[in-house]
Amino acid sequence: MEFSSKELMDIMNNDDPRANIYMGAFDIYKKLIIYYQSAIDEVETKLRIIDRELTNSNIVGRNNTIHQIQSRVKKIGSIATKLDRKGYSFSREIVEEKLADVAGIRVICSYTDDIYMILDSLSHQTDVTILEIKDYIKEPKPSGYRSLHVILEIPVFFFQETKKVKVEIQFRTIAMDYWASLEHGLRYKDSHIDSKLSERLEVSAKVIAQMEEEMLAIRNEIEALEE
Ligand code: 0O2
Repeated sequence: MEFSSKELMDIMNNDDPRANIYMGAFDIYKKLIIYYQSAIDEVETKLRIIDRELTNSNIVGRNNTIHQIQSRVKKIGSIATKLDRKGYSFSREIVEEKLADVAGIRVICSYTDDIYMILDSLSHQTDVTILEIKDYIKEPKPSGYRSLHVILEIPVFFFQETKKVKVEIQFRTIAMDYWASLEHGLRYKDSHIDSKLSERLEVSAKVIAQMEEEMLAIRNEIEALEE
């Protein structure tokens, strides 16, 4: 990122109160990154363990149950924007209490039933508390968006403290991710797409969902033949 050296020099050298605000906010963010990145590491490990076991189960179509895992800690600017939108100020406590998607993991699976199977397994782990589930697979958004959003909380054991940390997991299939990634680039949160184009995006989502159902049906028939 590039910013004006002149402005930075003025802020830092002239007792500008913004200097303290910036430094204070970054100190808070540095601490938050440690919490949230550690929680991501914990949950990713859980997911990889489940995937490893399924991969070794010799069931047709299960050797690529989790196709890909992506993760990120929300950037400080996005945190500030979201808090501002909700009318909150920025502090460590407020971020922890009011935002559930600072730690975000996207799990891309092969088939829809893989998603519910993994969620079921996670929800039976004694240290995992499921706080919220938004099922945009059963009820897609008006845009056509399909995914399963889960907010969970896990304890993370640090050097001197144990903290319960929230993590948002977005579960999608490869097909759902294909649509969402392209649509995000084309339109998401951007209003200048007209209703005809929106309709075509929605129809595309439905076509992709049908194709996905057919692939699942084929896999189930192959599985039945193997038994
Ligand atoms: P990011 O993290 O950069 O992806 P809020 O979270 O408060 O903004 P809400 O309703 O609580 O809103 O959350 P929602 O809609 O359940 O989930 C928001 C996230 O889902 C978005 O994150 C997207 O990743 C994804 N999403 C939701 N709707 C759509 C959609 O129509 N198209 C696409 N492509 N993705 C969608 P953000 O906000 O983009 O931030």
